Amino acid sequence: VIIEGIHLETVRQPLKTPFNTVLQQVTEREVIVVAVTGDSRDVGYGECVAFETPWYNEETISSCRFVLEQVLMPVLTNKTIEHPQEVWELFKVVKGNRMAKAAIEMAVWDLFAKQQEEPLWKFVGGTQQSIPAGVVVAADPSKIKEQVAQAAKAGYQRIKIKIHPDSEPSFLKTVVYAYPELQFFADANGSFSGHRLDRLKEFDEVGFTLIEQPFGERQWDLHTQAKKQLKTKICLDESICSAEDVQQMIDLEAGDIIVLKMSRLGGWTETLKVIDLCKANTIGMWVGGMIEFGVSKAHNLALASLPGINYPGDFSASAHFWEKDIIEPEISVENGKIFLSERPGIGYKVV
Ligand code: OSB
Ligand code: MG
Repeated sequence: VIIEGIHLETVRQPLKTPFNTVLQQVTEREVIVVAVTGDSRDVGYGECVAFETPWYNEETISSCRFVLEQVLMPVLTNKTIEHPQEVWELFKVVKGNRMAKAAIEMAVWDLFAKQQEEPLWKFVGGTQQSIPAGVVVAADPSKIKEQVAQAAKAGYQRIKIKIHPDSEPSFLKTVVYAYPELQFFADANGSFSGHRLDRLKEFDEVGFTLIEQPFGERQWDLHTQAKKQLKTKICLDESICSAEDVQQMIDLEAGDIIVLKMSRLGGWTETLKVIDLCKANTIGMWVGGMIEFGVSKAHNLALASLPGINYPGDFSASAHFWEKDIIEPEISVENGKIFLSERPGIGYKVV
């Protein structure tokens, strides 16, 4: 395939309700949709999900726009490639900037799947056509009960609650114990850094399936101690930016589970490598969200269909965050699941 055209389009929408983390309140979301064309009529789509400011990682939507336009698009335009994995090789001349790289690389995978007339989830080796839905509750403590009740009613099988050192473990325990049939995850986004492990241990009795990223992204030693001293599984998100980081986590026994995010890892190729590494070392895996639109979500759903993804991910319906998503049909949750289509590529029309 000759990569003939790469086009960027900015999408900006308010969230239906503000998303609160310890680091940032997100009320509006801007992403870049990448469209790649080859020597056929097919168009492959990717989505760049960096945030406006570097609160989640060091990339921003502006830094990504710059790197995409000035650096990565020129590297790829007019190149002939036999397989989407070659994009990662071509991009090796550029350091870091994994979210920018991922946005184009994902579009190329979609393009190749479309040219093979195969759904992306099958093209990458996926086997599960029905993906368990999960939602994130990122609200003030006063609204947690209400939002959990809504999520349970909507059929979500897994609920992730944002926590920080000032969260109240005894209160959270009453929430978790009210829904014995549901799985609850906790995500600290690194907020226990600077606090003693003792504070984290107080969350060990809440009944969470796992605690995500309690300490800072480079605080390997604290995560090693947490894994040793807590019975709740330790899961890493921000710490994991590459296969080397996964190897580091394994070597240091710093976690049991990782959150896969193709954007943070630089796209499909590196993510597939990470999955092999996790499988070989019995590390648990699930697919995380980035408050993204349907293009990114569609790629993530294909990712979640792969064998070995053994925990439910951040998969909420389009209508959870958005008045109107950028794909048709929109993503919907039925009986707690999202069903993947047989249409080629990401399987949704971009509107
Ligand atoms: O830490 O998992 C995170 C959203 C934006 C940035 C970081 C994170 C999140 C989420 C996922 O918690 C929300 C979603 O898209 O469902
Ligand atoms: Mg997280």
